[in-house]
Amino acid sequence: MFSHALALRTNSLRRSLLRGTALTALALCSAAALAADLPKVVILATGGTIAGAGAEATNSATYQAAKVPVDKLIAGIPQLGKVAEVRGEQVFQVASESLRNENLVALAKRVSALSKQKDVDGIVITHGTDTAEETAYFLNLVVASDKPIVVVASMRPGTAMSADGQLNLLNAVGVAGSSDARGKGVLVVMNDEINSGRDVSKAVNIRVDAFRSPWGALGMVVEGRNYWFRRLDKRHTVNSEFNIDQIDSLPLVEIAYAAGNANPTAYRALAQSGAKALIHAGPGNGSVAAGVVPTLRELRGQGVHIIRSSHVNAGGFVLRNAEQPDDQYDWVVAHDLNPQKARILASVALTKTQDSKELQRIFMQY
Ligand code: DAS
Repeated sequence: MFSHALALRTNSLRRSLLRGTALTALALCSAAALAADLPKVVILATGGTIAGAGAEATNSATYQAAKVPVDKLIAGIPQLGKVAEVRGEQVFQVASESLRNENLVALAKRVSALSKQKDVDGIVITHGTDTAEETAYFLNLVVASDKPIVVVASMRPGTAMSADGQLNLLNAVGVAGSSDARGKGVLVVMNDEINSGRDVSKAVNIRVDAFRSPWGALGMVVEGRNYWFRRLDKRHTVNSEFNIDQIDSLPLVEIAYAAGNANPTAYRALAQSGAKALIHAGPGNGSVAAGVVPTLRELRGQGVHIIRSSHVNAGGFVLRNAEQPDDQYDWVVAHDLNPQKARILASVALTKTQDSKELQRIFMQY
């Protein structure tokens, strides 16, 4: 009798164990299946406010940038696990105003290498806000991939009340893992907006809605869903003639800022420092003061390229031969690119050509 009862109990125990194991296995399989279905996104961290820390929750503008490591950023947003299979790499840990050309080249090479990997569906770069627009534009020019590449930053450190970094990063990972974000060029995701890395710049330095594109955002992210309104018309990524795999360094291009009472001193000094091109950051239509024109013509004669851009706030548009006889002077106009973006494009273009007509074509196409 005992043996029979024992046998029955053993069988039912075995059955429940098997059932339990099966349930656990099922749970694990479904978790694995879920994970298998999630896009694989790599976060490359470079520093900035999104990795910043302040003393008090009320310190939204007084804090130290580039303090929090990428693994802590990821651990601080458990919701990421529902959006993508995420892993992080700490590429740099700096405030972005301190990034150098060699950092841009190294970052772009890492992005390019990751974009070729089958187990990477999208890439997010966490970055400082000061030069995010430059890095995003650079990647847009030289990374030949149609996979989503998203630059994300924040205006407030994670320690501040109403910090914006966590939602910005969650949205950025969501966009980077979205098939509908493919082929749209490098994107900047902040404050629920999706902007083109080409167009966007930091327009206000003390508000969360800091980033603006003069021609409008490409789309929005609302509760994890992307809503697209337009596409970038300019050449980028897979349609670019530039490729970071063939670039190891960038020629020196400098910016001279001009307002009233402009003098030629800075232009001459920058040329003497070895600049291959000078970005004239002028008022209005990239206007050049009469007293500065002779120096720019002299420097052009010495082989330095002169590129007229505009530092007007909401979006410049420099028209060739309107403000200055660019054809006669053999100067280039930056079209609608602000001075800091003109510097990026000129640096990339000069890796391929020294011809001013080719430079002008490139400024009109990118
Ligand atoms: N200094 C700024 C930077 O690292 C901080 C920030 O806004 O991200 O770009």
